[in-house]
Amino acid sequence: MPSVLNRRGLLAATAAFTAYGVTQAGRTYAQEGPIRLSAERRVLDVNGRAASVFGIRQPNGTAGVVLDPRQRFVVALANESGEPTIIHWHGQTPPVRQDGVTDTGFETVIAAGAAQTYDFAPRPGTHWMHSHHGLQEQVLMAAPLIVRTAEDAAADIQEVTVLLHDFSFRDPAEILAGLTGGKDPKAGNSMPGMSMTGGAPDLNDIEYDAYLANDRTLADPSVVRVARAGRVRLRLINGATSTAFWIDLGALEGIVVAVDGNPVKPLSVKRIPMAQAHRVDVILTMPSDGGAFPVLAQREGDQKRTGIILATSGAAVAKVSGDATEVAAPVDNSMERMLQALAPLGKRGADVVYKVELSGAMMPYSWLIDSHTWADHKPLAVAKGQRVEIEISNRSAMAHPMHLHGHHFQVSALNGTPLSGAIRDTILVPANGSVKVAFDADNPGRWLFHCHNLYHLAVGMMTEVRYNEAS
Ligand SMILES: [Cu+2]
Repeated sequence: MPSVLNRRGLLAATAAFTAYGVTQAGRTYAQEGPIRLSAERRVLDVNGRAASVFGIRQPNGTAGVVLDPRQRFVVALANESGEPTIIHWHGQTPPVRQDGVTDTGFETVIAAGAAQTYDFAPRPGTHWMHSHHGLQEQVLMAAPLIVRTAEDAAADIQEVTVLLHDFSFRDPAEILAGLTGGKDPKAGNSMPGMSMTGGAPDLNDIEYDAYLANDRTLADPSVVRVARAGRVRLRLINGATSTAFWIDLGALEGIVVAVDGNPVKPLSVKRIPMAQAHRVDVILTMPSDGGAFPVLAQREGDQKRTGIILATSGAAVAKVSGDATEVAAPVDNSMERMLQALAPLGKRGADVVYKVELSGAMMPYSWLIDSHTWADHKPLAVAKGQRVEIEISNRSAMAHPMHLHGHHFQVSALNGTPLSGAIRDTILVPANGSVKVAFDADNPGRWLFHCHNLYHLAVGMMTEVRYNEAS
């Protein structure tokens, strides 16, 4: 029997079992029928109050998808959300027609009640899926998309996925209107656009009602049982729309082994900055005498935090406050500077170099790429086979997590200092700073390149990298 058949629990939950051959790496593996996903409405309790949110779940309730090594991404996505949607497979590099976006004309929205199928060779690592339609991502239309490697499967390591969110009881359209209407969207008495002074960056466009880790707040956190002296692979995903976090490992020391699904040279850490859409894989070793170990995510520029608790059997789990004692610093590229790709891009000169400038401000609320919004954007034209470099300068007082679809790039300079950095699909461009990235144009199409702050995206902070098969 082929070895990649089993994803526990799926067969029981799948009415029709259809085996068919999948050829990959020169061998044929049998694989059950498509994984069935539903984009749907659900009710979530947030600090004792019911909220109607979205979810992307399998029939057995599992959020998102975990693929075993060599398993293809074969998904039947049913839209049961009651409104049109499109789901982007963030971190995957599928053919352009399966990217899960409508802006480039290859796909249309999935109407309410309709379905769409996907079939491509997945990229290993910690990734995620989220709506690329309107502001649905703010209403938790997001889920993990984990592609395990053979090494993951062979390792004696417990895998724990943590999906972070920022949450508001308000309608996101109302939040956006508050931003673009020129009113101060923040609670309290701060002056519009004057939330920080003295050249410090602008942080946090929006006040939220809660921050979630796997849908829960620290009032009732997820407690994951771990073994004494056992190892844990944390798969951290910042699925928040507008919030960058500092991950605090507390008493534990972690070893970062991958970012955005791409292996890096192991790096010891205690705190980890995560911009929107970033993923970080961290290996933890539990103390042999056991205990309860919070893994916390604190919002930059704020005391608010969320998190999960890792606890060995019998350990007392103390309550952890949702407020840290200190305000967290702005999320920055301090860790980025130390990351090195385990498999860097081959050495090669750039065939084309684009300089891209980010600008904009809170008042009026406007965020631009090369002085344009998506409505009149100028595509970054490249040709298939080229080594492409993009130098991104940020002329604004706010950091922007820039995400390129369909590719992963290597970080090749931070604020002008060259490095052989991590391979990623999303990079934080600091306020008044710069970043250079490089990638090989190996996946023809039209690929969105945008800020992953949902509200910046909503006002048009997006362009595209564009090339065709023949170029
Ligand atoms: Cu932005």
